[in-house]
Formats: sequence, C-alpha cells, structure tokens
Amino acid sequence: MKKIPLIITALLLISAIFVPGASAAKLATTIRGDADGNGKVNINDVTAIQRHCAQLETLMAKKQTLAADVDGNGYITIDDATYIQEYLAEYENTYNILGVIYYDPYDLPFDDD
Ligand SMILES: [Ca+2]
Ligand SMILES: [Ca+2]
Repeated sequence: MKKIPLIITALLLISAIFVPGASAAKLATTIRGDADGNGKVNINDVTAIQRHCAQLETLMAKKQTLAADVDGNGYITIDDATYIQEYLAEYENTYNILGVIYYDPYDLPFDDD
C-alpha cells in the first residue's frame, strides 16, 4: 500500500518537470518594427534599417534583427523599412508593427545577407 503514494509523488514530480509553458519563461521579447531596440517604433527605426541595408552599420543583436524583419521573411530589406513608414504614416499596418515577438535568446540569429 505504501507504493501508491510513492507512485503519485513520482508522477507529480514528472509532471512538474514537463509543465507546458515552463520553457516559455525563458523566452525574451521584442517589438516588431523596433529595429534600434529602444522600445518604441519611430522614424529612427526606419533609418536603422536603411543604414543596415546600405551597409553603413549592421544590426547585430537578435532582438534588433527580429524586430527589423517586419514581414518575417528572414531578411532585413528596404521593404521592412517601407512597412514601418507606412505604419508611421497611418497608411497601413499589414505586419502588426508593435506586435510582441517572443524568441529564445540562446538561439543563433538568422543569416541576413
Ligand atoms: Ca525604436
Ligand atoms: Ca523582411
């Protein structure tokens, strides 16, 4: 009869290890369109993407590369800057600029060449 509480205890311990969302606590966040990583989306983010595309400076931090890839196609291009400009002009927001992006900070960033 003492085996039953032992089994229940073991099951509780196992379930505690595999709780859904437990790994989500390790995820970091960024804001779609916030290419310079200051927590806001404005014309400076457009400029950061333009400078990245012109190879004047490179967005390196994963937080920034994910935020700058507004359309999520894996590349930072002038189109991503244009989508932010359209959002700032209150023209359209097709790609949910200001949306929260969750990511694993320990995964390597994508290759944005
Ligand atoms: Ca910003
Ligand atoms: Ca893109």
